[in-house]
Amino acid sequence: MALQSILLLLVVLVIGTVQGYVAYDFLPVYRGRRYLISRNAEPFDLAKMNGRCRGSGGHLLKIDDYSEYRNLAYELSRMRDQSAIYTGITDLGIEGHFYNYNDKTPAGHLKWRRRQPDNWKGNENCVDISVWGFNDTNCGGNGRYMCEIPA
Ligand SMILES: [Ca+2]
Ligand SMILES: [Ca+2]
Repeated sequence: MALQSILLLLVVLVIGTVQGYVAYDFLPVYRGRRYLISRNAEPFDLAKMNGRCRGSGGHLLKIDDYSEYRNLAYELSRMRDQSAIYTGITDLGIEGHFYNYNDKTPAGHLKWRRRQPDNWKGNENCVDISVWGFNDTNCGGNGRYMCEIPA
């Protein structure tokens, strides 16, 4: 292989590695789970982001019960950026039947924001979380996402 080809390959590898790097903020461990929030907003994709979480040994956020939600709402209230964060909850398939994308189990307790879910414009099949609760939102928006990983 010519030297130039090798250098080009190296440049491609380095750029690929840098672009593939995702910075996360870590929330305190709660009931044996660690929660990671991607630091930068980017186009959301359920399969892609869940794949990233799986690469870290977990999955996109699932909510088992009200106390898990309460803990997250408290932690989110302490963060500077309070914009909503994508979860792994979706109703793709049957409208209004919310489940966890990773394992297809029914979504646990969902503390919806006022007047949500509204399936706005018939096109809101993903769910985000913020200090105000859950909201169904477009699956292809720009945003951060949260992974849940055994601690
Ligand atoms: Ca929907
Ligand atoms: Ca909505």
